[in-house]
Amino acid sequence: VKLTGFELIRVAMPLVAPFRTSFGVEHERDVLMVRAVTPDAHGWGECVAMSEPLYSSEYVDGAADVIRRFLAPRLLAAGELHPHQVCDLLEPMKGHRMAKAALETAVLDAWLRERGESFGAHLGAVRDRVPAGVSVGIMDTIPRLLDAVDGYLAQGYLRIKLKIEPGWDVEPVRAVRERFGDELLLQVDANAAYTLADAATLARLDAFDLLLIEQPLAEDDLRQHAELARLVRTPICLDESIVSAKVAADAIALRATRVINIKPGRVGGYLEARRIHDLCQAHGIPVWCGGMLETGIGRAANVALAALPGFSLPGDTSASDRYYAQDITEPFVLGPDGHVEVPSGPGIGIEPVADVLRARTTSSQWLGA
Ligand code: OSB
Ligand code: MG
Repeated sequence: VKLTGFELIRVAMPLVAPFRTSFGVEHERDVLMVRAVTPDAHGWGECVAMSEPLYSSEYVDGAADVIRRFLAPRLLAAGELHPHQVCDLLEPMKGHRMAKAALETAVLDAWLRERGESFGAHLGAVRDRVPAGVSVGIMDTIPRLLDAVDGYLAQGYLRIKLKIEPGWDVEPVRAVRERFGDELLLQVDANAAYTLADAATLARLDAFDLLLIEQPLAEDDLRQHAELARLVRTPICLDESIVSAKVAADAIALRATRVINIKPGRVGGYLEARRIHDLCQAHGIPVWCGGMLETGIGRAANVALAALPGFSLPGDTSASDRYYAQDITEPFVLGPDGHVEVPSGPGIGIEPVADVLRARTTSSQWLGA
């Protein structure tokens, strides 16, 4: 594609309910959207960086800054470029994977729209709909948690993920298992809130037949995760730790992870996400698609990725109304069978609704070639 420029758009998206994890409470998503403009098309990328560097070192103002000052100028200087070159062009700049992912996705979307090819087709999707799980935040009381889970199951979600932290782990898991039965697909996510010294507590979760424990220890605790995996029976699944295909290969070789949560933003884009998918398939490691409370823009690309053959577990690919009263695109809806449809139009197959985008935009900036 020939890039005319990028538009950086900041969008304020209030959540339907506060989302509490071990690292903090989110009330409103402050989303950075990237629009890549070419002479014949435009493409969208949603940056998953959050307002504060609590999930990872990235944060939304930092992502906007590095895009504006360092990343976008490199791409705009390249003139004509293929979307698969974006990663190499940005490689000299260290880190900032969420920022890079948003740019790469916008360029890839523009290119695919020009060609009339869908994101799913380009990535190698083999399904036109994907099973949806839901991530349930930490609640004040167990009855409130049971009500929330009950509501999601009534809507048709196929898998429940409970956020946990020290003091909110064994009892909520026990309560959900007792109330909803042994057949419920249930897993937990600690967002790095534990240390190896908590191994005995985490081993108590073995009694509840969980699909996996997601990211119990710190991002850079690969060796410790391998040690923990020897002390608990429940499979360990890494999220924060897996920042690239290279780290995924190391984690698999170390036996630090038996399942991987693939988040394209965290690993620098959908092409790297696909490389991790391919690596995991070669090693017999099941993967699933994580989420970062995306709007319909990021969600469209995520569900396309989740339609690849190695995605054998339901993802955090919930419907729009789990997050937002009004999504920025036409909403993703949960089918009666608990699946979400993969868009089939060119590129990510969906666009922001102009009025909603305008109403939610807090600032925008044009970066021209
Ligand atoms: O760890 O998976 C996570 C949301 C924000 C940041 C990190 C995580 C999450 C979720 C929600 O669990 C996933 C979603 O439904 O988008
Ligand atoms: Mg997680």
